[in-house]
Amino acid sequence: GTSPDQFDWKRYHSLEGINAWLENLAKKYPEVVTLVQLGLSTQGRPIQGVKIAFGGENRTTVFIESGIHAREWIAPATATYIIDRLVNSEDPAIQELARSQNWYIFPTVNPDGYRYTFQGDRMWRKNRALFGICRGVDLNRNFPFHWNVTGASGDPCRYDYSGPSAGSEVETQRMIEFIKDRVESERIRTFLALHSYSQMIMFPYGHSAERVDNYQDLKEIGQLAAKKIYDLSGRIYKSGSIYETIYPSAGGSKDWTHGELKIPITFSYELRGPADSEDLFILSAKEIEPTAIEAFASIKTIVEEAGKR
Ligand code: ING
Ligand code: ZN
Repeated sequence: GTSPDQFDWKRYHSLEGINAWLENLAKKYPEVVTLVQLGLSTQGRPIQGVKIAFGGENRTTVFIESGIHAREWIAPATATYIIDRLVNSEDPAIQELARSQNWYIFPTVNPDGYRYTFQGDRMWRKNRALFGICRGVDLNRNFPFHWNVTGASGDPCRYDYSGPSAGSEVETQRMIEFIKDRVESERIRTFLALHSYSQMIMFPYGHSAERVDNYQDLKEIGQLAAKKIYDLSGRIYKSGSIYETIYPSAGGSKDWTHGELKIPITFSYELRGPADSEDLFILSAKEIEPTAIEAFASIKTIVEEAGKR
C-alpha cells in the first residue's frame, strides 16, 4: 500500500492509497476533518469520504461525488486535490471559501469498480454486481428519477446498463439515504459530480430537454465557472444542461438531487481528456495538477455565485 506521507498529485493512487490518505488526514486534523462512510459497496468495501467543517453557525453544505465511473481516474485525483486545498491551503481566499461552507467529499463512490481498473480492466466503468455472464450497473443511470427513459441500456453486458430497477444498486441506495438524511438538517445546497472527459460543466436535466426552474441561474453560473477556467489556463469548458450539452441520459445522480431532492445548485463536470490518444479516459499523470487546479478554481466560482442567489 501507499504510505499516506507519500501521497501527491504527480501520479494516480489506488483505492487503498486514497483511503489511507483520508484516514491520515482525519487523524491529523480531528477538529476539522471527519472520516465518513456512505456504507458498503456491492463487494463489501467501505465507500469512504470526509466531512470538512471548520465550525460556525448556519453553514450550508457542498456535497462532491467523484469516481462513480471507475475508469475516469482524473475524478478521484481531483477530488483529493480539492480536499487537500480546503484543509491545507495558506491562501486567505481559499481559507475563506473552506470556512464559508461545510463539505462532504467522496473521491470514490464506486470503490469496487475503481479497484478493478487497477487489477483487471483499466477501461471498466460500472460497479461489479453480477448478472449471469456479465457484470456491472452504470451507477449514473441507476438513480430513481425518470429512470431508464433515455440514454441507458437494459442489457447488463453494456457499459450503460441502468440496472434491474430504479435504485437497485447498494452504492446508489447508500448515496440516496445519506444525502436525503442530511439535505435539510445540514442544508446541502450545492451538489457537484466529477467525471471525464469532455471539458464541460453541466446541470440538469439529462432525462429530457425540459428546463429546470432555475435554468437561467445555472446557465449563468456555469458560464462564469467556465470563464474562470479559460482565464486561468486557456482551456475551453462548455456549459449547459446535460441533455443539450453532452447527450440525453436518464438516471444520473444530478437529475435525482435536483429533481427529487430540490438541491438548487447541481453541476456535473467533465474534466480534461488527453489531447491525442485513442483512450480518452487515460490522461497523463502530468495533467492531474493543471486539471485539478482549474476545476477547483471554478468550484470556488460556483460556490460564491450560489451564495449570491
Ligand atoms: N459522462 C456522463 C455519463 O454518465 C452524464 C455524462 C452526466 C450523463 C450526468 C448523465 C448525467 O455518461 C461520462 N463521461 O461519464
Ligand atoms: Zn463518467
